[in-house]
Amino acid sequence: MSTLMELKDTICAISTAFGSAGIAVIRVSGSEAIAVVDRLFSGRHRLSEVASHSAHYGTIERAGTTLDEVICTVFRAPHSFTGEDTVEIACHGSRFIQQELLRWLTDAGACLADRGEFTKRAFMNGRMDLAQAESVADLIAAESAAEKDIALNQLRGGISGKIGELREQLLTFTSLLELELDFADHEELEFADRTQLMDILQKAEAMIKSLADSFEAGNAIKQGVQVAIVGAPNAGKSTLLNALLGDERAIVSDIRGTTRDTVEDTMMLNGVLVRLTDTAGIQQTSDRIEQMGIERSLQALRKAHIVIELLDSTDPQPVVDEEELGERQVLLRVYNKKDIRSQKSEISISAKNRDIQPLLTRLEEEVGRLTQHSDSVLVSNIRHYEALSRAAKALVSVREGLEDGLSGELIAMDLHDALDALGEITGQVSSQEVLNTIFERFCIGK
Ligand SMILES: Nc1nc2c(ncn2[C@@H]2O[C@H](COP(=O)(O)OP(=O)(O)O)[C@@H](O)[C@H]2O)c(=O)[nH]1
Ligand SMILES: [Mg+2]
Repeated sequence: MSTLMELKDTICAISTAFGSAGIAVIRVSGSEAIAVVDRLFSGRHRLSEVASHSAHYGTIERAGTTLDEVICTVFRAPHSFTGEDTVEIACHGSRFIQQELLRWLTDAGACLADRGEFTKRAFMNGRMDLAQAESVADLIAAESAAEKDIALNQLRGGISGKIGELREQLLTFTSLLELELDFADHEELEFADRTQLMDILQKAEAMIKSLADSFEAGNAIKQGVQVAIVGAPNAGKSTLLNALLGDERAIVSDIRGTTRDTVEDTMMLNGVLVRLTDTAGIQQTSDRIEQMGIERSLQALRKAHIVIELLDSTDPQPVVDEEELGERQVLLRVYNKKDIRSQKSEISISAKNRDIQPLLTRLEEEVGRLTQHSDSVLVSNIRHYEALSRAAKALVSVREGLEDGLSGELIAMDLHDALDALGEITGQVSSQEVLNTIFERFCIGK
C-alpha cells in the first residue's frame, strides 16, 4: 500500500529535445527514483549504493534483453534540481531507445511527468520560489543574449531579492502601525512617527515604480524590438531589409508595388532580438489588393517601437505623419540611394550598395535605449508587472490614508493587499490555478 503511494510520486520524462540525437537524457525524480532505475540498470554498483552527484556506466536490461549502454548520474535529496532523489539517464539518442526506455521505466513503477513537473516540484520543495521557477521556462525559450541575461538573473534570485527587500520594508511599516493599534486607547501615544512611515512608504513606492518601469525594457527584450520599414513605393525598403539581414529575403524590383504583403524577419543587434518588418509602399491607390497591403503597412507602423521611414533621395515623398505616432515611438528618417544623389541628412545610405552603417549606428543607439533601464533587475513577465501594479495601487491608498488620518486598521488592510500582491510574484501567496497556468507553459521533461 505505502509502496504504491510512493511509486506514484516518482516521475520520468525525456529532458532533451524531441527527435534523434547523439545522446538523450531521461530524468527520473521522486522518492523511488533510484530504486526504479536500479530495476533496469546493470553496472559495477547498484545505484542505491553510490554517492550523490556521481556518474555510472552500465546497461539497461530486462528479462535477458539489453536495451542500451548508458551513463546514470545520481543526485540524492535534497541536493538535486527537484529536491528529490533524481537519476539522469544518458542513453543513445535513438527515438526508439528513448521511447522504449520510457516504457520500461513506467513498467518499473515510474509515472510519466506532466509539463513542467520537475520545476513545479523544485518550487513545491522550496528549492526555488515561483519567480525563479518561471525563469527556468524563460531561460529555455531565450533566443538572444539579452533575453538569456534577464532569465538567468531572475533564476539567480534577482527579482526575488528585490521583492524580499520590499516586503521587508512594508512589514516594518506594518508592525510599527500595528504596535500603535495595540495602544489605541492612548491616543497621545504615537510609536510610529508619521514622517518615518512616510519615508518607508516613499522608498517602497520608488522601488516598485522602478521595477514596473523596467517592464518596458524587459518586455522589448523578451518579445524583440519591433522595427517597421515604411515609405513610398520604390524607396528601396525591400533592398534595405535584405541589406540589414545580409540576405535576399524580400523580392526587389523597380516595378512599383512589388511588395504587396508585409515581410518579417529577425536580426540580432548587440545581443538584442530585433524584429524587422518590410512593408508595402504607401500611396493612394484604387487597387483593392494593394489597399489591403497598405493597411498591413499601417498596422506594422502602429505597433513598431522604431519606425524607419525610407525616402528616395532623388524624389523624397514622406508618408509618415509624426503627429500620429505614439509618444514612445521613435521615427528615423532615412535617405536612400545616396549613390545617385546625396542628401544633407544625418542618416543617408545606399541600401543597394549595402552602405548602411549610419543607419545601423542609429538603430543600435535606439535599440539600446529601449532595452536599458537603470534598475539592475528587469521585469519581463507580465504576471509580475500586473502584481507590481496592484501593489503600487495599494500603496497609494496607504499613503492617502496616512495623509487623511485614516484609522490604522484601514491602512493595515491596504498594506496587506500590497504584501499579498508582492507575495504572488515569489509564490508566497499562490493559488492552484495560477500554478497550473504557469507550469502549463513548460515543456515536458523540465
Ligand atoms: N541606385 C540605387 N537604387 C536602389 C537603392 N536601393 C534600392 N534601389 C533600387 O530601387 C528599386 C526599388 O527597390 P525596392 O527595394 O524593391 O523598393 P521598395 O518598393 O521600397 O521595396 C530597385 O530597382 C532597387 O534596385 C540604392 O541605394 N541605390
Ligand atoms: Mg518592397
